[in-house]
Amino acid sequence: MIIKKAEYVISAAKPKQFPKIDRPEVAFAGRSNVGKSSLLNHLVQRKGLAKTSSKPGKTRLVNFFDINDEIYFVDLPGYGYAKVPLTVQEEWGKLMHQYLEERASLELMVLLLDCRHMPSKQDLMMWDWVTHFKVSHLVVLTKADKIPKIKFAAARKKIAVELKISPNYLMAYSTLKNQGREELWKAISERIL
Ligand SMILES: Nc1nc2c(ncn2[C@@H]2O[C@H](COP(=O)(O)OP(=O)(O)OP(=O)(O)O)[C@@H](O)[C@H]2O)c(=O)[nH]1
Ligand SMILES: [Mg+2]
Repeated sequence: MIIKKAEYVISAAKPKQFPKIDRPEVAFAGRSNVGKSSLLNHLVQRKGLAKTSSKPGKTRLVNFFDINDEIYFVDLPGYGYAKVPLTVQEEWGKLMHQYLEERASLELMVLLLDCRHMPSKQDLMMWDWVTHFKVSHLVVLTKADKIPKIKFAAARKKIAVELKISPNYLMAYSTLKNQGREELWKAISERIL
């Protein structure tokens, strides 16, 4: 995929602010700090396009990015950040739900899981949602550089069992080691372009 254009469009706090529906959309979801914004930047090779942080809770709104005037990439707020007051978590949750339920142009959901952790309750809820509503999806295990290859393979198997899918379905990604980009682009392109 040649990225001619990757531009920030809007950070929406409510559905009214979502851009008008005129192209397919790929959304990135996962718990806070799993690496959604970093992965989005790495995919389009634009450091700093989506704001990242070592502290969880950086992305709080639904952020739209225009990719080649062809697709929108949507960086969603992370879930499950315990340090955020419940009322604020509920607000993010509401916005996420509004996005997921109302967005007719959502064509692909990329679900990110940290390879070092088993899926959380909220990860499993998101997984149930995409499978139940038959939303086209991909699952990516992030931060693959953080554990040795053998441990990664074992973690991948365990996570696959939990999700009741084949381990082959889980893609490895590391923005640090430049791993997984081509494979993920290929999978995205097959589904939406
Ligand atoms: N080692 C390693 N660190 C990573 C990788 N990807 C992201 N990180 C780090 O993980 C932290 C969180 O990254 P973000 O991309 O901001 O995570 P996020 O999922 O967008 O977080 P929220 O916006 O809070 O939901 C940052 O310190 C990143 O540098 C990776 O592949 N390897
Ligand atoms: Mg983020």
